[in-house]
Amino acid sequence: MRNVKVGAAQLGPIQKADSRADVVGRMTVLLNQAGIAGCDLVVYPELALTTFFPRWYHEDRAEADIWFETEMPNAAVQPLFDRAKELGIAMSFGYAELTPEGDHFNTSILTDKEGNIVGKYRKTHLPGHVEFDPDRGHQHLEKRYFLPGDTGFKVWKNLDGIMGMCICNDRRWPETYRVMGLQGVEMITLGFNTPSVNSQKPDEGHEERVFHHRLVLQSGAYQNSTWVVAVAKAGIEDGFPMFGCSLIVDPDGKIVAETKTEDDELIVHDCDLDACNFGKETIFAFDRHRRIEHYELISNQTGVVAPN
Ligand code: CDT
Repeated sequence: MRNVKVGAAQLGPIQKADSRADVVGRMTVLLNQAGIAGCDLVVYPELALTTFFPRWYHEDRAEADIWFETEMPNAAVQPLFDRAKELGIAMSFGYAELTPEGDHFNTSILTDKEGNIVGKYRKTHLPGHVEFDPDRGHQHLEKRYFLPGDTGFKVWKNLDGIMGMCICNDRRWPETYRVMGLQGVEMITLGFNTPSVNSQKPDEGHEERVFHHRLVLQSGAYQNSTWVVAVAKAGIEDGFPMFGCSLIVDPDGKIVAETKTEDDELIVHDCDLDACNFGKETIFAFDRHRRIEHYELISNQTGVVAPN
């Protein structure tokens, strides 16, 4: 057995006025709880350090740079890294990254138990739009503030296993999981900020949105025989509700832990990475069963081309 005890550290809302120090304090409380529970790894949400700022339109996009980090770790986040190292806990969390070249990404990192950053991922599938959209109930301006990630879906050896990351909307795309599955991934961690209301379909309802969330995580885990740990930033941020339902899914696609609140909440599960082996060696033994001669369209074409 290769066990990784994971803490999914859901964060409740972060308001515009909340400082990085406030948020790091809350993350540290959850980290300490994870230490008491004996966790090896703690996973935090997408854009964990700030409010979900892509809901706010800035005509001058440079004004949004206040939400970005130019270094990681930086002075505000260093206390979290220090505490994680003291406790011997690896971490993953998301933040807005501004590079020395002036590029903006929606990023997440993975550390080892000594607090070294061993992996960095930049969000590939950016939802939303570039310009202010008066027809939406709320804005979702990720395409305005971020570039599509340039990292691709890498995996890293960490905690005696093979670990990968994706971010929020990436979880809805089967390619995300399969690219990591083809590198033998055993645990995918991801953070998300998902509005409880569909800004383009207000009658969709919370239940259906959560159904789709569970559906994609469970199918991605099962079809690639991997653990999936998905962690929300939830609750009402600056007047806008986001759902919780942070989940840990096993390699059979079953939910083994789920949060109950829309606030700061830690759920823990002891994940046996060897539980991935059966699926990887049988029904999803890719080398024996995949027929790549029929998959060309997946990497050659983005939109639908219907027959005449
Ligand atoms: N953060 C993020 O990617 N949220 C999206 C909502 C998209 S609505 C335009 C999600 O897929 O959950």
